[in-house]
Amino acid sequence: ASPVVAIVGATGAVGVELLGCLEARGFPLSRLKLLASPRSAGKTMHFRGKDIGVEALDDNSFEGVDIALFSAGSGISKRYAAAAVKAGAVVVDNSSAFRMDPEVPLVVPEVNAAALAQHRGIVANPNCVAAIATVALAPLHRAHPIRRLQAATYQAASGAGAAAMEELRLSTAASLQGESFEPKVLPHPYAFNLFSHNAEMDEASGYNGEETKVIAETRRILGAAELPIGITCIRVPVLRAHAMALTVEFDEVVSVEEARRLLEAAPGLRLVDDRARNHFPMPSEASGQDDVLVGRLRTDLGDPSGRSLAMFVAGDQLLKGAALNAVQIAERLLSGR
Ligand code: A2P
Ligand code: 11C
Repeated sequence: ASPVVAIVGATGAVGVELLGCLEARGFPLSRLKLLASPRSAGKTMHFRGKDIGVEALDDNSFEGVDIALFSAGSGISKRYAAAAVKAGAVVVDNSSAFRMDPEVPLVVPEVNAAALAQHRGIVANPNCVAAIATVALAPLHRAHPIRRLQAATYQAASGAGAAAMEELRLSTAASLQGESFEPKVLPHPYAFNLFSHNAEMDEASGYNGEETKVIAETRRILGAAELPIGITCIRVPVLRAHAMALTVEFDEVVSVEEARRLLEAAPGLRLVDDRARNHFPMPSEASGQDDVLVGRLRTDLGDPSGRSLAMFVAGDQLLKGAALNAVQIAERLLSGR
């Protein structure tokens, strides 16, 4: 029989996309259960031509559930994942709660689907930057081991949730009207501005929590535990797709032509690399797309040895960076691949 699926955090920015992905991909489910905070209890959401009521999450929510897709933050995952597993569900968790737990696989299906076989009831869905970056890095890394990575990100409002997306809209409208706007969700004015990522800063190292997560998770997904990674994460006034500049150093010279061939042939990627038209990956073109866009490929002039390539990547934070990857994991769990 088809599984019963629950979405925890169904009303959130990622939750809405989870419903959308399940519907768009024709996910074989017999029943969909929508869970959120008590504030949303009684709301309805549309799925496959029907309205489904949202229920308040509690310890008994997982009775009869086979697959639970969690996207309501780490606190909720830590508090409720065990209850879901105890009830017999497999949890696909979009939060950072279990990503570095050695007993929990951290999976991007195009990159390390084999790790799924090790799960004991919970599978972790990576941080959006790590998921999007590794889709682009893995085909290169498989052919030529990466020895160092430098990254700068341009992250959309969606990564901070539905309320942050609304804050971007409202603050932009206020700014255009010449009105003042007091940010409530994000720490700084967002309209016509950008700022260092809002995750908690570690004063000793100078790295914020987003940067630390991306470093650790990228290493884990690529199976490159010692890979040196430098990164700067920036929040930009874009609604829902993250972009990133990646500079990748290899052990040997890798030509742009070979990298292009490898990336073109890889699943989940689309090469957008038209120098003549100055057309490269953009958040506006990545938004709403399953594929991660990669391009702006060139030999990095900052490495005199010629062993480094620079590229630019854009991917929908809510899709490959979150909901789509989670649903792809659930599909693999069902098919046993
Ligand atoms: P709600 O809409 O009822 O607050 P986002 O990442 O867009 O901010 O969304 C967060 C998601 O997590 C929402 O679906 C939100 O539900 C849900 N959520 C927040 N707190 C709880 C809670 N205590 N129990 C269950 N779901 C929660
Ligand atoms: C952002 N990547 O754009 C974050 C949001 O590790 O799941 C998600 C944080 C995470 O702000």
